[in-house]
Parts: sequence; C-alpha cells; structure tokens
Amino acid sequence: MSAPAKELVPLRLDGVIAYPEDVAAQYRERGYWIGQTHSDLLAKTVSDHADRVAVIDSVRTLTYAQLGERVQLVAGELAWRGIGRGDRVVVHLPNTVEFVEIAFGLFELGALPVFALAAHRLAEIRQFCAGTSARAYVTVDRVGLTSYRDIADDIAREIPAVATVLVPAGDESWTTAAPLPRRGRALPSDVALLQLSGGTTGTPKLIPRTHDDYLYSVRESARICAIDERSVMLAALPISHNFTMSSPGLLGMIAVGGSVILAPDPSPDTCLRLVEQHSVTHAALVPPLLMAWLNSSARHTADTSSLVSLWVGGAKLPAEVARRVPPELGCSLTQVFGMAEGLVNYTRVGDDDRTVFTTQGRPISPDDEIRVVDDNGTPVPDGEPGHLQTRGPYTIRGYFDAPEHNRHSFTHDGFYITGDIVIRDSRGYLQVVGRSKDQINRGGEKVAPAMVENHLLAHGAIHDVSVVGIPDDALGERICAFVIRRDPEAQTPSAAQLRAFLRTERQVAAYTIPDMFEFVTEFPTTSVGKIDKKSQGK
Ligand code: AMP
Ligand code: DBH
Repeated sequence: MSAPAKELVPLRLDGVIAYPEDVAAQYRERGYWIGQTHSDLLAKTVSDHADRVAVIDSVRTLTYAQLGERVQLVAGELAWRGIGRGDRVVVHLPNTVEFVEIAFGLFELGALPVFALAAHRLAEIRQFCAGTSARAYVTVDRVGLTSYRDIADDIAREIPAVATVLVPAGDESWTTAAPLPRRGRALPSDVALLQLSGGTTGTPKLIPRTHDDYLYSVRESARICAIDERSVMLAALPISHNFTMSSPGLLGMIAVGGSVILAPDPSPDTCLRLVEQHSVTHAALVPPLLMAWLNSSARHTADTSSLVSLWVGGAKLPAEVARRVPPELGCSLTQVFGMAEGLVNYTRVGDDDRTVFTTQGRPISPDDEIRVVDDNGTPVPDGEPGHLQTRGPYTIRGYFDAPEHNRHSFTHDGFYITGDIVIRDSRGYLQVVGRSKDQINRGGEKVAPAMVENHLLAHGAIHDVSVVGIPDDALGERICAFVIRRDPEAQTPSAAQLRAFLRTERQVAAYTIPDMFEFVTEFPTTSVGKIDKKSQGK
C-alpha cells in the first residue's frame, strides 16, 4: 500500500508557477478545490457505479469495477519500469481503452502524463520528451499504417534517458513479474498532467494542470452539461486533447459514472454507426466534423435519436451551421470555447436560440475573471471587440519551464493573455471575433506558423518561408506556405517534394503540413519592413 497522505509533502517541480497562496486558499474556501486527485475521482465512481460500463473501444468493454482493477495492474507495471511520483511520461496512444488505463495508471503513481496527440510524429514527440525531461515514452506497436515502434526506437536512440514502453494491445498481458513498491502518490495540489498548447512559437508550450484545478473544471463542466450515469459520450476527436478529455469529456463522464465510446476514427460513417450501436447521448466535435455529420448520407440511414446534445468548439462555429443542429440532428447544441490553459465557456441549457447559435457561451466559474482590453491594455466597454485576458480557479499562471515566453503570455498580475479577440455582452457571454496571436486554427487543430517555418527552413534549397492561415469554408482556415527558393530560376523543390520532406525527413504531424505552397520571389512587407502576414493571408 502507498504511504498515508499526511506523510506526503507537495510535489516540487522546477519550472511550474504555482497559484499564489492566498488565492489558492480562497479557491479552497469557496469550494472549488475540494482536495480530490484523479485517482480519488475514479475510485469514487468505481465504488458508486461498479457495474456500469465505463469505456468501450473496438476490442474491449470495461465496467468501472474492471477499469479500477486494470488501472491497479497497469500502475504496478509502470512502477516496475521505474516510473513514480513527479515523473513526466509522454503518452502517445490512439483512442483506445489502453489510453484510459495508462492515464489513470500514471495518476495512481503520481506520475504526470504528457498528452501527445496520436497524430504527432517524431518531430513533436522528441520535443515533448526533451522539454519535459521525460522519464518514459508510452506508445503502442502500430496503428494502421503508422509504426509507433519506429518512433520509440528513434527516441530510445536519441534520448537514452527516456524509457520506452510499448503497451500490449487489448487483452494481451504485460510481461513483467511482481510489481515494485510505489514511490508515494499524488496530493490534490500537485501538478497532475501536462497538456499541450497549440502555441505560437517554434517549440510547443506545456501546460501544468493540478488535480485540484483541473477536476474543478471537470465537475462543473459535467454539471453545466447536465450529464449523469446514463449518459453515453462518443469520443470522436483525439481523447488526449483537452476538449475531449475535460470539457466535460472523458473525465466528466468518469465523474458521473457515464460511458465513453472511443471511436477509432472521426469519420461520420464510423461515428454515426457508433451513435446508433451504443445509443450515444453526447459527443464533442469541432466545427468541420459537425459539418461532416450534417452533410453525411449516413445521417439518414443511422438511427441518431438517442442524441441529447452536441458540444461544439475548438474553432469558431458559423451561426448558419449552428442553427442546423436541432432540426437536422434532433438534439440540442452547446457551444464550447475553451483552452488547455484553463478558461472554458459554455452556452447553457435553457439559453435562447440566439445565444446558443451566435455566442460561444460564458465562463464556468463565478470566479473566472475576464478582461477585454484594447491594444494599450485599457478595458473596452461591453459590446466592443478587444483582447481577452483571464485569471481564475482553473487557469494556469504560467507555462511549464518557459520563463521568457511567460513574460509575453501573462500580465504582471497573473492574467493569461489568450490571443483571442472577443466581444462580451452585458450578461457576460463571449463571442470570438478574431485572433491576435500568430497561430493558425485549422478546424480546431492549432498550428504555430513559426514551427512549420523552422522545418521548411531546414531544406537546403529554400531561401525563406512565411506560413499563414487563409480562409477556408470547411476548415475555417487552411495552411499556406509562401516559399522563396534559393535559386529563383529553379522549378524545384516542388510542393510535392516539400510535403514529402516534411513528412519523411522532418517527421512532423500531418495536420501541420501546409495545404498549399505558393512560390514567390519576395514577401510583401509592412512599412517597418516586417513580413506582412496579414496581406499574405487574404
Ligand atoms: P489551445 O490554447 O491550444 O488549447 O487552443 C485554444 C484556442 O482555441 C482558443 O484560445 C481559441 O483561439 C480557440 N478556440 C477554442 N474554442 C473555440 C470556439 N468555440 N470558438 C472560437 N475559437 C475557439
Ligand atoms: O480548442 C481548445 O483547446 C478547446 C476547445 C474546447 C479546449 O481546450 C476546451 C474546450 O477545453
């Protein structure tokens, strides 16, 4: 058994900016932080709802009792591999039951999962392993055509300090002998996990979330979205993404004893079939996926009458699309405007149609502080657009180990500068009307142009490159790379060659590869001589 909590001291992790003591005390007093860890959350539901179905993927179905047992077994296996309290562990798994077992196995040990997306490749995984000084990288042998084992082999060679763990698939068993004793366990105030930010720079930003703050947002999200033990959520998007994980997501379902169906792919054919098969009540979707559902012929053949509400967010949902949800899918719509850094806004059950279709909701907490300011930092009146800054009981005070970046991303009084331009109405509802950060939002997937530019600049035949988002009906934005070749007379490298370069030489995630390449001899510049990205993005 692990040591009693009173013998534990708070985990100290260099590079984490904690909430100020007095603020933390206030969040506890007000009942936001209740002293619960992720392991406590699961244990409570295992006891309250032992026989209800917790998770289903294409291979396995586990009740909460079974999930609880598997998590103990997996925790033992991970401990045997030397993983313990405070260790960072990069988790790179698709939407399968193993993901849930590993995540909670790590929570059980007080280790911190770093939630990579299944779409990430060696370039991103290497950065997460190095940036967190990871103890281990956990993945599977392969998924479809992708060999994750190859990534594991490369990581093992490049960063020998990282132990690589290949998770046995489905019911196959782990191969180890008796587990070792555990090195302590988590306290509620400890950092529980590191989420990823879409970021705006050449290196990804890591977001440290504590058990206390993350689970406050999860429990409130579950309450706002009115889910309970009869709810069945379809996880169509990557389960490791903050939205699918916590708004209210996988964790919200676990909080109330509901069931999570893990979709192997997000296509409407697969998803709508799963909706019928498992009488799905809720799903979290990005706008392009919602559009794909609405426009899919599968919608007319699959019985979707079980749907109660769709949670849609990650990128701006056009009002014309929002309006189609109730009549065409027979369920309600909830808009979700959130960020892995913290703040999450929802439209509410009972809101009038106009609010639900045209706003991105209002914050979870009465103590979410919202500031909407002009370029000089002066607050603007309600109804006028401005930069959104926020502070509150589940919004971080700084990225992990990024002092320089934190100076630009947080105000001196601890507000997170979101980079979103919003309009707040007199009731506190927000509308996202633009963005001031250098980031492309490709249908909910966030891409930092600087990252793509760096990879392209590694190509010997490229003189310079500028990556921008350009408007797209389906995705909201597409990625376009303006490229100046070294040899202005040459016809190569071609777009196809550059795509292949990014995929096979640089090994970046497919969603970051530009949709379009434009070959130019110079970039437009602003009056001070900077590249004029605004004019390129038109
Ligand atoms: P990240 O910080 O990488 O978690 O991405 C969060 C960002 O996604 C927000 O700051 C917004 O720019 C964007 N976003 C999330 N939800 C919405 C939404 N419902 N409407 C518009 N933008 C959104
Ligand atoms: O886009 C996001 O990051 C996001 C969207 C909706 C998010 O993190 C969330 C809800 O929690």
